[in-house]
Amino acid sequence: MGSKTLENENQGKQDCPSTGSCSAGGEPRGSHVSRDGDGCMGSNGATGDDDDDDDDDDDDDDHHDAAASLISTGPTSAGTGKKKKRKRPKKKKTFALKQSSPPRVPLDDLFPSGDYTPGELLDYGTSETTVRTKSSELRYNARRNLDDPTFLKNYRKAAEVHRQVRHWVQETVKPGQTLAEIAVGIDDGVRALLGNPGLKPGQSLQAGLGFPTGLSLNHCVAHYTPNPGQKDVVLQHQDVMKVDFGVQINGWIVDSAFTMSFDPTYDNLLAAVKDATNTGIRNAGIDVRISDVSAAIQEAMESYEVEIRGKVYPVKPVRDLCGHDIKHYHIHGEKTIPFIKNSIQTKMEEGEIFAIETFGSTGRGSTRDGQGVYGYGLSDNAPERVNLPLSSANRLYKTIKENFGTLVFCRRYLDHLGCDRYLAGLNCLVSNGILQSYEPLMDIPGSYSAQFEHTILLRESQKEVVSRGEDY
Ligand SMILES: [Co+2]
Repeated sequence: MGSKTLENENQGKQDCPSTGSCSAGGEPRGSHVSRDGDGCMGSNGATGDDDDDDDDDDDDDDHHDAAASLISTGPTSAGTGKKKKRKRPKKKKTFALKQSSPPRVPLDDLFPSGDYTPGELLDYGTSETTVRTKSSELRYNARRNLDDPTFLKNYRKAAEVHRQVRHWVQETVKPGQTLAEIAVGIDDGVRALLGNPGLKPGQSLQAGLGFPTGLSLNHCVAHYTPNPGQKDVVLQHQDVMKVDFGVQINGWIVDSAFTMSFDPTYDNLLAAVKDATNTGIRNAGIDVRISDVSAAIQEAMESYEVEIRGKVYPVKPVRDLCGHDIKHYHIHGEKTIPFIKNSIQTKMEEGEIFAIETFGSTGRGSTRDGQGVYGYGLSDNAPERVNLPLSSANRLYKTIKENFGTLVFCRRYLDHLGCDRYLAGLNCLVSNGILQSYEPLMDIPGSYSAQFEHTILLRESQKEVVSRGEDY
């Protein structure tokens, strides 16, 4: 989820993405999210340094058949001891239950041992580790959190949920589908893999969606989610779609996003933004100045241009959106990482968690609020309970506190809880400044934008790109 800079908060409205005038011509091909593996979603996760890929029996062709993909090949020789040893004994792997499509197998069943694959582990550059400005006590406290085994296990589990659900999106989402069905598919997938339907009071605070699942098309740069009862938006062949969703366990959020398109026209736009995000990740580190990360991001992004229907466009970093740190139950902490040069001397610190994301656009490279609402979140000074003249608002507030706390949520999530006729209550809470509403963020009509995002943990000895996969 993107973070807004403070300036440009209140600007004029522009149009939201509509069903559009585009025709769905041509053969839908796979998304252009580049994949360099077979997208195996077996027990080994999507990345890492595991050395037993050789026993991977993933064919990829049964992924689309929910019935066929739940194949358990049973325990290997590690289990009972009755089986004859093979010539080459398998290590580690004790099961081969596969994820279904749509994804519905809880990760607790796929990973009974709870050993989730670490994300990409990157060493800090020497220049970054020479001076540690934090006091040793603060460093110790930060380290305790990020190197706590339960904390790490849960963060990696949330990341694995993200990888498996997005794999399903990349494999199955095609033009002609509505954004509502895609969003519900992602939401339901996340809940199923976490093994938590999030229906009982307080359940979705334990584990669930990190923020409203974003499906932003074309000149809608960020923060669009389909609301219940709204006119269907149908994905078109020439659409560029940013898929941005979060998975949280115990309030620790994996915030990761990618862009998909079905038309190779936009490949360079996607490549520019992917490169910019990876450049940000490479440059991030303990005691690194945010201004240095921003400058590197801008340089990478601006080295690309994209030709769309005969016209060449520079890829512009979107200047009013930022990467951000992540705090407990707070998707946006206090630090922001712009995508253009700045003089922010603030440093990244040991023990911090960052969502490194970038947005690039062929338009103006800045956004205005669009029509409609993306989501809602408690204002900073929100009270414990409210006593407004509208009793439905008071009830709704209790539901929000109980189920979302300080997490950003959307109307779809209220529907999921079985709430109805909540709009008056929502509007009342917003107009009283208790809830904040977030609008879709639009560049100029006719422009295209892309986003890539990863969550990184600045651990003591290494940075862990926890959401890294074979796809991006
Ligand atoms: Co984000």
